[in-house]
Amino acid sequence: MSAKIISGTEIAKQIREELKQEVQELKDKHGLTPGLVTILVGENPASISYVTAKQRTAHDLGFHSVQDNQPEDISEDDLLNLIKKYNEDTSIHGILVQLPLPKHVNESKVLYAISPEKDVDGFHPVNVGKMVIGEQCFLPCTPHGILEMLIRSGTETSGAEVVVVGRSNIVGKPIANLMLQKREGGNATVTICHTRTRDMAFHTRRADILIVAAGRPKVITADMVKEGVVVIDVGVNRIGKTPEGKAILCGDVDFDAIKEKAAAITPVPGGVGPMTITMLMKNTVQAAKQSAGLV
Ligand code: L34
Repeated sequence: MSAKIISGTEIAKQIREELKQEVQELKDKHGLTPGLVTILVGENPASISYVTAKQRTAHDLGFHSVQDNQPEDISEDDLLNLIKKYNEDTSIHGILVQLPLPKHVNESKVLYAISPEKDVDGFHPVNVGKMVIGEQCFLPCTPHGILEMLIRSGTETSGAEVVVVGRSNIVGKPIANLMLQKREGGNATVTICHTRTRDMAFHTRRADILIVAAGRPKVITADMVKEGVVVIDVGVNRIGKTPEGKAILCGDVDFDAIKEKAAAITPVPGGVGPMTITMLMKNTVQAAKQSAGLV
């Protein structure tokens, strides 16, 4: 049996249609245009590609969208001042600083400088803390996108054995946390694996839902999963270039082999990536509504 493909591209398209209508309504009824600034430091090709996609999407949805490119050698102080400027700019409701940042900049300091009300990435400790205790807040975009994919694909999470591979602050930790909460897309029994896990396959074979954010190509092979598993592949690895110079992408799981065993699986590209971008848009609309006292 070949797995059902959970298309992030398709689900993202649906959500964007919903958002587009909402943005039009906010403009017509309230004179409110959601504003998003994406700050890109340096010229990392992957970051350029993601930020460009974010800007294009924001533009398509009718946002006020600002792309702010800064040189690789920008000082930490200058970056902090830039964030301060956008914190005070009332036409901007969401501020995103694309990660990773150059080594000479303290990432935490930069993320903490973003006003929690404009932290549409959900990385500020105020939002992280609220998320952990289950309060209304900006959820980080990738985990938020994964929840939506599970919900909209009709995957039962309540009581499910969920195994997360990876413990990053932007994917592994938050998705594990969200999936154990008493909420739609939650109520799961969650295990988190990482580089020090003794017997990875022992855990992954037990998974009803396997979420892989290891950041390494094809670390999960077919012998590591059980028949009927639902696989969410968060990895976007650049493993080469086509003769035309386009990046060749692959996920963190061996898609071709695992799709013969899984009940459902997300592809790369076209899986979690487009959902990450779409949830950023959803958070920005939310930020705009909150700023205008509409929610
Ligand atoms: N601040 N930094 C901040 N917020 C984020 O949420 C991110 N992330 C991660 C990297 N740094 C960040 C992203 O936006 C990863 N990420 C991201 C976003 C979009 C895509 C992948 C990762 C995406 O759209 N991927 C496409 C392929 C795009 C390509 O051709 O490169 C896909 O279909 O998977």
